[in-house]
Amino acid sequence: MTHRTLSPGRLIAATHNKGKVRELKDLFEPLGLEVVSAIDLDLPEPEETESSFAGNALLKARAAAEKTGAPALSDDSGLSVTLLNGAPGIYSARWAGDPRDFGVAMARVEQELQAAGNSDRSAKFVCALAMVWPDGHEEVFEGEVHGELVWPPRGDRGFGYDPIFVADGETITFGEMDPDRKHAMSHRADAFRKLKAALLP
Ligand code: ITT
Repeated sequence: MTHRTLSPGRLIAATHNKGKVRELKDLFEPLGLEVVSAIDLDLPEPEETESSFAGNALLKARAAAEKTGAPALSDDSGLSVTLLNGAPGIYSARWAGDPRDFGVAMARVEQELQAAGNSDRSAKFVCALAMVWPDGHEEVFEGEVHGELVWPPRGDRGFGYDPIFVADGETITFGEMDPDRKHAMSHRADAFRKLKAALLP
């Protein structure tokens, strides 16, 4: 596949998740991109009808690129728990209910782990970053970080499932970790490294 160079300028972050917007700004603004979010632009939130992280990421970026006429970046991500056969996976946000409550979602993960025998607490975060240009060119990059789940939740930094996730080799949760440190090892950072290698000159 021929990659396309990402030029400095406006980049739409096709997400309504404030935690992701913050992290995507931290990653992309140092590249000279002006990150404007779907929240700032009040863009509609497309329904996530695909069955993979990459599929849902592409669907969100396509919708934003079409609406704005600017290059759009989206992130579809989630927590995949080994003993739960990959759940909540692409349903990670949906496990938090409406309105979202990640206290509820984390408690459900713990409850299901216990119900499954609690014999394996390993999990991974997965992230698919999709870049879609207004002329229809599109690329997607996937990243992962492996770790263990802890209970009870610890830390109020980060977002989502961060307070129950300890990356391999670490002792503190992503919820307790300095954001710069999380950005050096997260699933989003892993996908971002691949994107950067492919799309930057
Ligand atoms: P958009 O679709 O608008 O981007 P969303 O929150 O609905 O926002 P997803 O469908 O990709 O996004 O859901 C992913 C969920 O997985 C997200 O809500 C988080 O709770 C969780 N998640 C993803 N990355 C995470 C991270 O770095 N730390 C903790 N939880 C994370």
